Amino acid sequence: MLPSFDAGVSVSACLPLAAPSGIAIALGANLGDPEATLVAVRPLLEEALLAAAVRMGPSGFAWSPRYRTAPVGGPPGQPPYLNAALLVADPWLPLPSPRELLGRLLELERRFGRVRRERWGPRRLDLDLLWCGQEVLSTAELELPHPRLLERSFVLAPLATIAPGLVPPGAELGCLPLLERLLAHPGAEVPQRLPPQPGWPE
Ligand code: PH2
Ligand code: MG
Ligand code: MG
Repeated sequence: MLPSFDAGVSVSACLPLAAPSGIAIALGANLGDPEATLVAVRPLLEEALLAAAVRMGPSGFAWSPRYRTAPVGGPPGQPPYLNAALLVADPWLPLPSPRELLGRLLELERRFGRVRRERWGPRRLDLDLLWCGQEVLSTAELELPHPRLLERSFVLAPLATIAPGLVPPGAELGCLPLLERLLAHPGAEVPQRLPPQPGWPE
């Protein structure tokens, strides 16, 4: 039996949307108190985007529900992750510089006590810029769109819940069909959606 993921809509019902002009950020944490961290960082991340001159249209910030996910890569024996995503679906142009945004994300990671040790090691807070409009970048500090975005169910599951038909830059399918394709692989683990809580109403 295929693992099932309930995004609340069917793949056939989700029309592909044009390549996004917005901004998407993935959140992850698996050290300390991930629930408290995500609740605490949420308003700060909105502030950081506004400070980076992200101006939004009427739909504003779209927050995903939180997902409990099995760690991918890194040392064995890590605690599970809490993952979520933020989409700024219709920011007004021009978009801010991705490097400025990255600087603000790294600053927030530091404020929450992130210490960088080994690659893909456990962390208190990870904030990844997934895309910033149609920007394509490949530098040591930042690659856009995020190079592993399409391979990771812990990124696609939150996105698929808020924007099932949205086609990420560089992809040919919407977030929900991309996720379903990943979950069809043998042994794939289905991200577990957490119920809403105060501070995280989705
Ligand atoms: N982040 C990683 C590596 N592995 N696994 C899960 N489940 N969630 C993550 O956010 C994650 C990961 C590197 O950033
Ligand atoms: Mg990451
Ligand atoms: Mg990161």
